[in-house]
Amino acid sequence: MSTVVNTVCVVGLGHVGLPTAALLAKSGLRVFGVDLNEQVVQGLNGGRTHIHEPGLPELVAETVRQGKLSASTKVAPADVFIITVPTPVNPDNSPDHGAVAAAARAIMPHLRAGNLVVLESTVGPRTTAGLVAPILQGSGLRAGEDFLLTYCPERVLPGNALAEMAANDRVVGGLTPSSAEAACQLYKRFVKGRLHVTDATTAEVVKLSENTYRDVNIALANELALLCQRLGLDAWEVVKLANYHPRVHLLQPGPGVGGHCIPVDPWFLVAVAPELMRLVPTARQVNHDQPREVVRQALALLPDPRASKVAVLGVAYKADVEDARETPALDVVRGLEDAGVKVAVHDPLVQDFARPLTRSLVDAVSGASIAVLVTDHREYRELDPAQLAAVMRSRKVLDTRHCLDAERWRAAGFEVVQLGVGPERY
Ligand code: SAJ
Repeated sequence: MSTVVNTVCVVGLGHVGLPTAALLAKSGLRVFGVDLNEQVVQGLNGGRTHIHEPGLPELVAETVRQGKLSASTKVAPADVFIITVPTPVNPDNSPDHGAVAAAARAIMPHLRAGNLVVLESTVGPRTTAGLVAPILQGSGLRAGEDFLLTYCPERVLPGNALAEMAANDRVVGGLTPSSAEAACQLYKRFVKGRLHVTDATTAEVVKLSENTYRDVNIALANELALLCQRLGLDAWEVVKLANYHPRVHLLQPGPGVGGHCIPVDPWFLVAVAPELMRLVPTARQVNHDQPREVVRQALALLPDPRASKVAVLGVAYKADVEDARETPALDVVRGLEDAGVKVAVHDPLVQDFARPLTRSLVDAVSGASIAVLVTDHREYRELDPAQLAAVMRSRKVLDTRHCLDAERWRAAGFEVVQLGVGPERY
């Protein structure tokens, strides 16, 4: 099995594929990026990136200028193929592996003996062996023998992708041991973390377990927040103090769980055996319902919702990113609109949202009875409340992230309500 690698084809140039392609190009390989989106391809060939990650624009510009990285809409022959395409869920929460299957079909005609194919997209158990391998074997080559096939999930935290891609340990799940070994040789080119070798299906379930753990943990934090509010306690203090236990790591309450991973990935496990997975859907429901609790608390602060304006501060799914996919902010906005509230929406980073974004923060809060902080962007954490006090109809803020300096806001004349902090008033 030839494991000489000079060229890599990365299929899917999103939040994972593009940093991966750039890091492999930086390691000295010739990398061909593939994406269906012509604009992404043209931008990349011009040395520009559509993904805003620290260090990525510079790395892309440098590797494109060096001729190490280029892009196309079409797959071409290479020594290694990496699949980094989206894997959403269908409306019934079943996994949608359509993009993965399409990528495998696009690779198959170009597959040669000795090639390595790596699937990085988050997928349901047995997708590598049961979906990708058969499609690639349409080439007449045998998976794990004539060509190598490995599942190697990413763990990057959007907003710090390049650093995490190099630093984090990775799980390398080979269809065969030689497949895992070849993938380890590839990732050693830029991964400083340890590479943990296992089989492909174990690696698929590891990835899903990581994100499902996070979702269940957040659901517990969110339930504790509602309980503490009822008890007149501060849930954030409860979490902080509980985490001083050497074996407790409670996550933070919030307005809900967004992003294209945490709300989605748990369903890939549930789909395998819904009758077994009873905790996971319950946790999903708790997190899914959290925006409704935010709306309830906001409405309780409005004497006359139908005659009120509310400013929603932040629609990105988490702090300091420009990504609003699956954001809980949309459910908050919809709930307020359903109650007849006039809603202004502001976010300093997001460009694309399901509602018009008010670009000026002062305009968004002008005449508002409440400001509801949904995303703890740095800009909001550092806000001078006096700037808003001057233009708001009433000075009330609902902080769903416990990220504002309550004393400073109260000194500016604000009534400060924090999600998870009693006394229960609603
Ligand atoms: N959230 C909370 N409370 C918390 C942490 C997060 O409410 O204590 C919310 C966030 O506000 C956000 C959502 O959960 O709406 C998801 O945020 P996240 O910080 O979990 O991050 P993601 O989705 O950007 O990245 C996760 C990470 N997975 C884990 O930490 C186990 C990342 O390492 C994965 O690579 C990524 O999913 C992925 O792509 O799978």
